[in-house]
Amino acid sequence: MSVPVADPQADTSTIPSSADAVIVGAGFSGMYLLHKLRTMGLSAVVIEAGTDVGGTWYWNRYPGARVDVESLSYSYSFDPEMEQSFEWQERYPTQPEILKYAQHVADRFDLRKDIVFRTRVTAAHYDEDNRTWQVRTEHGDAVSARFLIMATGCLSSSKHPEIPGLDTFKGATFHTAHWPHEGVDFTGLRVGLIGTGSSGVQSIPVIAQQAADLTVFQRTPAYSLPARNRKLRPDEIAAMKGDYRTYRQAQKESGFGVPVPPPTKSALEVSEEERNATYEQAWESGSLVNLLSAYVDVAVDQEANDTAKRFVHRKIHELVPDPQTAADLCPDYPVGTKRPCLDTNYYETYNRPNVHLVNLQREPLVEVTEKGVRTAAREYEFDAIVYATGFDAMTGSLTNVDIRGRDATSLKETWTAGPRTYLGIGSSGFPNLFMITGPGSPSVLSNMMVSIEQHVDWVCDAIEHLQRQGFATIEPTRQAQDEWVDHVNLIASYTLYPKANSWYMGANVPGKPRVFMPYAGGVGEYRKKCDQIAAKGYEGFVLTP
Ligand code: N01
Repeated sequence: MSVPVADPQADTSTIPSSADAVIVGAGFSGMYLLHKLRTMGLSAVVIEAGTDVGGTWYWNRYPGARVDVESLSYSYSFDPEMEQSFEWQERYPTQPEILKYAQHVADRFDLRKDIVFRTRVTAAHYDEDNRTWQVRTEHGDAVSARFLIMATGCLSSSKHPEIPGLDTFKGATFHTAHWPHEGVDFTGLRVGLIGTGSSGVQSIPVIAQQAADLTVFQRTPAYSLPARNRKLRPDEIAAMKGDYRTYRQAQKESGFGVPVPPPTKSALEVSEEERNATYEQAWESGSLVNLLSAYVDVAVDQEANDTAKRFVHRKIHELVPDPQTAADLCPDYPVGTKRPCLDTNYYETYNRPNVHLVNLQREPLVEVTEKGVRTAAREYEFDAIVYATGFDAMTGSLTNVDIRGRDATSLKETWTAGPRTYLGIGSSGFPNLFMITGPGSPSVLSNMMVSIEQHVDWVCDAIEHLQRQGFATIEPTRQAQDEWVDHVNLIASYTLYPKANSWYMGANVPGKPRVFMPYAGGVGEYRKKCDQIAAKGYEGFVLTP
């Protein structure tokens, strides 16, 4: 597995022995937190494993990596001047363009001087006597802080497949989430790729163009829509920039953090012609939200969802003439219950003579060998293997750190039956610990930039409240947390989400409890709840003097 090389532009700050806040992670959450806490007059240090800012966009450099939310929407709103001056090039920006944006923000606010790079936080223990967090790093450094803020991202703890023999392969191996900074040239190579989530769906068409031969091992097919990516037109940029505040407000009030007209009809009350025309529009629009929000019941009613499923299956059969390959590419779980993908030429790629699909449901994967991959049917020989096998999502990056709260209670042990948080922001027993877009918040079901800004603003307001009112700590009550977890589960139970073996449910990690982790009530509703709680003096939290 290759290791990222150092970025020359990154500073090499040293860790202070104490700060008001320790922020773990220099992605979009950590960067905004640092900026905001500084403007509040607090001292903060960010500790980051990578060699520069960007978080998920620093690590995920695989070919074809793009965001599936439009650039003018997937950007910070807190600085209107920056909003106006940054020039996005494409509708769905590439990883290099998003990383450039993150670096631009770091430069603009001189963030790197308070970020310690190349350093992983290993432990954070709460010292009850001094009411501080004692944070330790892999290099043996220690820093104490009043506040510990985990800005570690929902999809940052990458996952290798549980296949015997992973280390025996003699060729090159790559994981999409740790792609070499210098890129990989697959020209002339026989490549095997395991995994068909978003990372696989985006990288397969690009690798297929380069490799001599590409074999894709698919355990579960994805629902994918064509992105219809293109260069942004000056007129649409001008239109957005001319009225950005209205758009930003609409984002905050929307369901997914991407404003669309709310659906009014059931998929079952309209004619098949009307329904197909609506789905066709969504398919043509290149926007996932348009498909998921086409009718009021697509996400909650099996029969309604089946209409969308049939539509996508038909599209796959139109795009892939070989009937067996097309059938293998058709998912059987409800649309939207695993994270759908946005692609460029994904299905069409299977029409290339150098691309082969192996359906692991018919031909289970047995082991990785010296020469390649063995399934129940045969051995496939490769020069390189790409693992697009995803993440220990939402909880992995939190439980990988040895976090211990009051009475040395371990966060990991407390969460053995599933994450327990209040609002996805705090957890009972862990005073002054905040999570940005943690489990129990809309996070991965939304435009992450909208959810990140909302959490950072809320957390910073809470800290300011403590400062102003002379409180030392804030911590959710057990009762408020239990009620919130019940509420998150209840909302999920109204939807079809629990019907799929998704990473939302922890189903991709053997032994992980099956719990629907994000909050499915929508970002607008969620924001209202958070604001009401704050307005009531942080109801459900204990504030101690
Ligand atoms: O990971 P995934 P990802 N044997 O978990 C398969 C975001 N993202 O990195 O479904 C065989 O979705 C696994 O199979 P199964 C986005 O939120 C966004 O692709 O578990 N196969 C699956 O097919 C996304 O959802 C963007 O049965 C194995 C694949 O590997 C999330 O990140 C781009 C296996 C993993 O898919 C994660 O996406 C990229 C095994 N042992 C990512 N283990 C955009 O913005 C796993 N698999 C566009």
